[in-house]
Amino acid sequence: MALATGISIPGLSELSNPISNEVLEAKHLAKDAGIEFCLAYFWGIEPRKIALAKQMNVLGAVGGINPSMVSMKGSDNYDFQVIKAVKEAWEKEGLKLKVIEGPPSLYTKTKLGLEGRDEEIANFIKFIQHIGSLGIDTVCHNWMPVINWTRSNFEKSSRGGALVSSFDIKEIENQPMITEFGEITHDKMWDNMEYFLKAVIPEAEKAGVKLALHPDDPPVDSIRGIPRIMTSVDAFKKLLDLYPSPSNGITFCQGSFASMGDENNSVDIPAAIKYFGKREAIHFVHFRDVRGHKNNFEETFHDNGKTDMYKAMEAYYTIGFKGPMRPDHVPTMAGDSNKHPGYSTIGTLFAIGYMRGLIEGVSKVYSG
Ligand code: CS2
Ligand code: MN
Repeated sequence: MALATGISIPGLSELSNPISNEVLEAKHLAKDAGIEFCLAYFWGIEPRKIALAKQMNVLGAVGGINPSMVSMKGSDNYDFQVIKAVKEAWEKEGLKLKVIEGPPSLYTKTKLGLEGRDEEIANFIKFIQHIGSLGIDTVCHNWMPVINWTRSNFEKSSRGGALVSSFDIKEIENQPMITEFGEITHDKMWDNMEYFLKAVIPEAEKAGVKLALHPDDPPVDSIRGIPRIMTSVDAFKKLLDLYPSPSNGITFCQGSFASMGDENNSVDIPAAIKYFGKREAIHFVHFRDVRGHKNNFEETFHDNGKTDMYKAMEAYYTIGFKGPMRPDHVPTMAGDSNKHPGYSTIGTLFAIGYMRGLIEGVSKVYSG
């Protein structure tokens, strides 16, 4: 039976009565081509955002493990009971915790290869084993010690006066230079990555957990003496070759990949999606866009950046991506707060609507 949207769901007979929830649900999955749309909740339970998510039928949650969120302040965030309580707290809200982003016990000592990294890694392995036993199978991590994702401006005026974040390397050049960790080499950062992968990936495989490494953002060579290594398509090819495994994969943050390169050459986003998709290495997607390049860029509305977002979504469809996808950073729109830049609620609504329209359009073209 071909539904109004032209999406045929095999095995469905003509319905004499109004369309059933099962069919609607199936249509929804078919509608998003099986991609699991999610929203990020980095500040705990947000009732309004959850209500809006349910109205949009976006039931995947992405967040961290915060003991205070489940009144277990003081407990370790890699403790089984804490993780179980966090998972159940989201289920109580009618959502499913699909990805843990910003995982416990993966911090500076591991990334910089300092004394004490083995204890951090041992606790990270406990975390992996616990989430595997609880059916949570994807972890978004990054290799940005000391200075995480960063910008030089969090309130740049964009279309219609919406606020976006931007980065201009010239604006940070006068920051205090070298951190207390001194100058580290890129080779050392790769050695630390290899040490980590060799310890963790075998355990992640046993636990059925996929690690999805997020690109460095911004993807510049280094900031204040701390090298950045996950700053190119080639770096991600090297990551996959370092330890080939279904558990060693990528968070394809489209905005971070789109800001790689310079004013003369940019990453071909659809081609990169297809390349890493063919290697079955994309475990999680951050669907966003920018204008500019790594030394000078600004974030944009999803329909106003440098990337052909239809072709990007088409690429996810043609590689058969069926994993979690979230809108990532969005502009702060009129009447919304810029308290958490990139995570405006109104901006998220615009993004989800755009993403759903794109995947519906792609699905229609490919499924007739
Ligand atoms: C973001 C992340 O930089 C990015 O592309 O996806 O840095 C994300 O905002 C943080 O990891 C959230 O803690
Ligand atoms: Mn991202």
